[in-house]
Amino acid sequence: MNLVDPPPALAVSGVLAPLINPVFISDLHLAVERRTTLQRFFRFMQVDAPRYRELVILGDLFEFWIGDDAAPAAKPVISGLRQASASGQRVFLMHGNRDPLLGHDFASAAGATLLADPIVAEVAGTATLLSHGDVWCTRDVAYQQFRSMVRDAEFQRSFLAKPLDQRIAIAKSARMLSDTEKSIKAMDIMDVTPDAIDTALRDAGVRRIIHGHTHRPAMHEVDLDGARAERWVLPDWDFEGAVPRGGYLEFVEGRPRMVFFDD
Ligand code: LP5
Ligand code: MN
Repeated sequence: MNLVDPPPALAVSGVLAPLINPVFISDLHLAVERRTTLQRFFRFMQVDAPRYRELVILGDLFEFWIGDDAAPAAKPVISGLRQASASGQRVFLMHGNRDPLLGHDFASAAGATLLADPIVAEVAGTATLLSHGDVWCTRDVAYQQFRSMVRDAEFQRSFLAKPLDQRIAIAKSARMLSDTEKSIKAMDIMDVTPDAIDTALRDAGVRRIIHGHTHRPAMHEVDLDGARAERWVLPDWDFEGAVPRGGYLEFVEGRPRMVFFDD
């Protein structure tokens, strides 16, 4: 980040023109060490993504991100996105809890637009609330405190001004602490809070949500004040283990359809 660019928290757009034929992905957790997942992403960008008019990434594209100036390893990913945007596809990027520091430089190199979280958009004809989803995990109080800190513009400015080795050390400590704490947290507090979802749907005046983060891919039905609403949760990607997984959400005749990779 240079001194004239806004910190990532202030570099987002709060308006989104209607999405006509989008594909949604999230939680890829790309990293140099996650070679097979990285390869699957490149194949997705070559083979699958070009079928859609808009590519929407709802957070955690990267395993972790400590600033756009630390990005040389991400160059091939930027090129992949750039190819899509240069060919006329609209590319949107939302921050996740692993990459809230994706900034203006990354977005402009990729030809992508950073989106506010949450944001309402018309998606294949239906008003829809889009989010990474972590904001609705309200029972995870320790996490929400951490979230407020890393999403704060002043915190981001001072963190990004630190030397690279210090940022790497802090991010590694945060990852370790997070893994230790997660191992003792109850599963349900790491899911979205139903009341938070109801409130978000009501406030936005919509009946459909799409989000990632929880790694519980499915269409979850919501009973909202006696009427039906839908919460679509995107799959995370992991091609490193014995049982590879990943996928995306597309729209067929206006209806969402989850696609899981079978290769
Ligand atoms: O990431 P995931 O899915 O495994 O777990 C999340 C929550 N954890 C996090 C933390 C991230 O993994 C850390 C990665 C950050 C990289 C970006 C760098 C940005 C700057 C870093 C500045 C410190 O998001 C986890 C949730 C879980 O999702 C489910 O929702 O439970 O939340 C936690 O575990 C948070 C802990 O409860 C509190 C963590 C405190 C970390 C404090 C960091 C201070 C570091 C100081 C070190 C000197
Ligand atoms: Mn996440």
